Amino acid sequence: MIVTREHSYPFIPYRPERYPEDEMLRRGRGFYELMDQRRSVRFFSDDPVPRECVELAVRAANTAPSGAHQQPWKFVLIGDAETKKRVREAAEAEERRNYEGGRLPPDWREALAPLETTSDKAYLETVPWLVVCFAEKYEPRLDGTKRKHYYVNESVGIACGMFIAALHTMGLSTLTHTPNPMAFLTEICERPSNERPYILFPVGYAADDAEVPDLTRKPLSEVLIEMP
Ligand code: IYR
Repeated sequence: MIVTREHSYPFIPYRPERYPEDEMLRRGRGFYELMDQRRSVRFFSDDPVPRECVELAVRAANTAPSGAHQQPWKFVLIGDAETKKRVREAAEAEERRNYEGGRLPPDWREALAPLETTSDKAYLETVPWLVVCFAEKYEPRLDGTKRKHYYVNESVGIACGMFIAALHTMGLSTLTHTPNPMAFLTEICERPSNERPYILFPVGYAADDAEVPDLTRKPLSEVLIEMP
């Protein structure tokens, strides 16, 4: 059944915890340091991960703010080996058109070169879970009309960020993978036409011998601009 939520909300008190300044800084620093250790991973272990961990990450994602509180996201969980194989084969076919078929424009190819990515996406089969996030462009009403969603990209992007942070908190790794075009995910995940594939997340433990590029992050002075 399709449920539409077009009503007004009662307002209730909200009193988030206020901490002394040293405690605020301690907590902020702790969170930053944790997030600073996160890396996108392309080499995964096939060790099983409890389904509940992934469920918790989706619960965290589902707390994200969204335009008009429309929560325009869906997270499809794939744990079945056969389905993972189908996803891998379809993703690699698209990526071969990108890399070997010359579909990636030269400047994009150049930007990716230092990461040494290729069309080989073996990790899509190695991981215990694939999570495909879909963005709901609109919600179909029972009368056949469409209830438009607002700020879909912003909302789903924030939810995915929270999903990634939640996985990292649990010691799990992922990759923000977008094997464009991603229409094959609509088909494999059997999603309706009001949903668009947004990000394909392989989820698991990093492999014991995983390597990541030795990147540095932009210094604060480059990303934080203070108005006089
Ligand atoms: N989707 C392609 C290309 C790619 C794009 C970005 I942005 C990356 O950070 C890495 C790869 C692929 O996954 O190979």
